[in-house]
Amino acid sequence: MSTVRKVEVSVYQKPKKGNYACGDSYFYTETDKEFVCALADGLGSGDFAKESSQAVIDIIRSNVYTTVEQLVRKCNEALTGKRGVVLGILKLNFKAKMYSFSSLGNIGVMTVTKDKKKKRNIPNAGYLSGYQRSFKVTQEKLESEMNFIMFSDGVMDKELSRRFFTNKDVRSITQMYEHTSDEVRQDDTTLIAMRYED
Ligand SMILES: [Mn+2]
Repeated sequence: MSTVRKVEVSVYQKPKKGNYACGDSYFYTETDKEFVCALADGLGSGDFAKESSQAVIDIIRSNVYTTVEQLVRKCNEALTGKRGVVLGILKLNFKAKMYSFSSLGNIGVMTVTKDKKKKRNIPNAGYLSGYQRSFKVTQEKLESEMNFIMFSDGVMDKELSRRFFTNKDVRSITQMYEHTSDEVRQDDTTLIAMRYED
């Protein structure tokens, strides 16, 4: 059985200046029914930051069929005794034609619709660190030919106003981002460009 992908993905990632390892971790996968993408940024930098962001990503990887809300809860539980993380999770449900996401702390989600309208979403304040906290999950209608941009806080506001985020080719989005943004990063930087076409 051959599978035709509905979502194209391209990722730009670069560590903070002077660091070899990036504290941001991400994961994405597509099944018959849905697409999942997650991006986590461990607080602070170095190995402990990476340990936390990777722990969260591992949970999402092994629970891809779980709802966004349950995923955030599971991730939060796994962080007891570890460094906190900021986290964004996006799910596209192909059958229901809906997408849902939640972001805690400085993980941004920007959507671009077919008519090239860009919308930046405001994340929930704070971060995950094992303590119970409230957060909202946004759910909206999934339209064909939509772009989703998910990014960590190494991406600067001024870098998000560019027109190329409306491009149909996700590889060109990350390439143009790389060419037009500062080469020296003040923080770990991850920008994930996704395009859904039905
Ligand atoms: Mn960061």
